[in-house]
Amino acid sequence: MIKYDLPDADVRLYEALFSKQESDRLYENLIKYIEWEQDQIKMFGKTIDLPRLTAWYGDPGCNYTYSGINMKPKAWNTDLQFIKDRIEKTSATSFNSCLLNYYRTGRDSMSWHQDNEKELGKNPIIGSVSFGATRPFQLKHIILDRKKTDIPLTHGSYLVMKGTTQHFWKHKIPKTAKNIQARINLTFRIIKE
Ligand SMILES: O=C(O)CCC(=O)C(=O)O
Ligand SMILES: [Mn+2]
Repeated sequence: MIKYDLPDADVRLYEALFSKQESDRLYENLIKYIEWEQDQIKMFGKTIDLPRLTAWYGDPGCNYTYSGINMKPKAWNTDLQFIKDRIEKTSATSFNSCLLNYYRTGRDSMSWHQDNEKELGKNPIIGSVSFGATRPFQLKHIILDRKKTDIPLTHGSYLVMKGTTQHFWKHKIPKTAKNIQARINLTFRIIKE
């Protein structure tokens, strides 16, 4: 495990929490069996497609409000349960929901944001699992603007963000012109009542 030396943050990386064989199987299964959706957002009065596919899974009642849409979770499947068990053992915590992102090509991305929705509570723990192409996960401090870092999230890796990370740091997955394979990311979360 690597603990990053970042001010006002607690960020840890387990580079190969899933073996190559497990990761290959999970990658294929998630692409095939997750009910991927193309969400849209309104920007400047226009409706545009998000640059990725998404899905929301979790315990019943773990609703998530996102761009004004209230999303009901789909029920955990076997692969998600398997991933959840492994990371819960590693982090000694229980997650009740998961946002999945499917970056089909290098043109798919996620822009700067903090995981600070009020349903996550004050100091959320976010457990992030990646399969497929390695993409850089960029972090920047919101006040100390020279403080930046890039963490390559490889096939089978597990990244944990907790403590005050979401108060002080934004993160993103930039676009790339490189011809790369797809990538799946799962961010496990705890939705509070
Ligand atoms: O794809 C990633 O690694 C990041 C996903 C993310 O930041 C999110 O779902 O909030
Ligand atoms: Mn995020």
